Amino acid sequence: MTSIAKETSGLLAKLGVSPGALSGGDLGVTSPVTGEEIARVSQISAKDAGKAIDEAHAAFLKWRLVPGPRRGELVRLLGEELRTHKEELGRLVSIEVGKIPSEGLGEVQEMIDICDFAVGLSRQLYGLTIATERPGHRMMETWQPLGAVGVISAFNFPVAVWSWNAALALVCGDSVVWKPSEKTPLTALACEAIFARAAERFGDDAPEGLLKVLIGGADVGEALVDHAKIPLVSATGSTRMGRAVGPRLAGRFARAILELGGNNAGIVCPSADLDMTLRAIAFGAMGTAGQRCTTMRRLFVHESVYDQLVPRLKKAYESVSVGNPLEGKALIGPLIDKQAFEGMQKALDAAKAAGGSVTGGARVDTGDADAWYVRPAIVEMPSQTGPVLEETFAPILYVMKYSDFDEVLVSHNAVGAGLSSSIFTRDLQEAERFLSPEGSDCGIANVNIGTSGAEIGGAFGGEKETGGGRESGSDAWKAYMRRATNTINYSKALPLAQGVSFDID
Ligand code: UN1
Repeated sequence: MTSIAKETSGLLAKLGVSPGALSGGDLGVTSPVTGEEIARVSQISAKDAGKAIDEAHAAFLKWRLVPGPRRGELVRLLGEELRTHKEELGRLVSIEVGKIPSEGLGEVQEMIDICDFAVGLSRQLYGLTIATERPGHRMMETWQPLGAVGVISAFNFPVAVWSWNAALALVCGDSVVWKPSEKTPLTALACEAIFARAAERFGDDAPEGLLKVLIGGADVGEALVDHAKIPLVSATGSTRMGRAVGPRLAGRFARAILELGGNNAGIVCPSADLDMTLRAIAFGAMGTAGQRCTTMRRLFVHESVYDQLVPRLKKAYESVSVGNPLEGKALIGPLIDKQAFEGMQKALDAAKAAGGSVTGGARVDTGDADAWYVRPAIVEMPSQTGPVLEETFAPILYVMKYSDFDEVLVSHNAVGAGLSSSIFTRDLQEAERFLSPEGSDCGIANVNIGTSGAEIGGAFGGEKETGGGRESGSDAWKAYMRRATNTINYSKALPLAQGVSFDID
């Protein structure tokens, strides 16, 4: 057993995953840190996935009757368990997806934050009381639990995405069926064990089957998407995946929350605070090796500050440390796999062919043939063409010069996948126009802060091609419930429409 494999099984044992679950299975799990296999887990068949979903539905039938604040208590305990195991789970995230330690821990912190948010929410699942036109009546809205909710998550936020959905779904009275990425089953098994501990402490009114984790491939994802007892699927991943999932759900009138690609941009205006802007861009574009849906991928810089900003940015790109996130102080860890590396090289070649000038982008050799580290790339482009219009899930920042504010707003919005956006300016009119109806068309529009690092308190997401998926904060909880309007007649009359009367004597 290699040292990473040994550390992994030690961490998983501490988190409560039985060692038997980690070997002998049909799915090999590798760590992108070195490319070595660290476990072999078993996948569920599509047929057994169907059975697990039936069990989750049975759990929902009981869970929906538990009062909201009591359901919140389970999520409070989940948050407590996450606090206790933050170090171990954060480290496991670093091992399984190659995040640097602060990002691995940061991800677990976002899980804790959403638990806190959901606990408060469990006492605030408010409906309106509505003025009725009928005398002696009362009309109100009641939010009811929805069912067993499907969650499909991507490799890049292997644990947080589940928690943003699950914490809300659970307080809303739903059970959860989770299909994690095939690349990250270990962190999912860890979350399952952490949840089981919270449920055990909670007591008997947490029914069996409240959380089902389905380790499996596309067939299992399809079983989840097609199952008649799943009224909502919240799926995070590529736009390609979203295009497959969305219509299938629509075909049976199930709800979808889709958090997909993000070809996110920043605009640097003449009055921008350049030191701050530089830091924000570096974090947004290079953080998590460019593998966030909120990663900054395009940058429009006003011609008056271009020569002050871009050379400094290039320097930052050239000096940033790339390397093993489990040892040392690297700021950028590996890409998830070879395919990601090849996708990046393809995009860089296409950018060069379109007249781009590339700094960085080469592979960094760490001595492990199957580990894919790269220097982040910054590409000065003459215009927004070719690969700039597409999201490549790697650290590439395309930089373009602009001169006119109206024109840059149009260019900013001219791509498909738009999730997050930023403007850097001290000019009030520019900032407000960016946030106005004619400004950024993304679900996240920021001023003087980068595109990534969204807090859970706001509704996360809003990828524009999907009409704006929503999970986590604000009123995102409403997607996990169904609304009923209730009218109660406390009069002795039954006012019908004018002129209508039924002779019943
Ligand atoms: C994602 O990449 O799927 O805003 C989510 C951020 C994180 C979430 C990213 N809080 O960067």
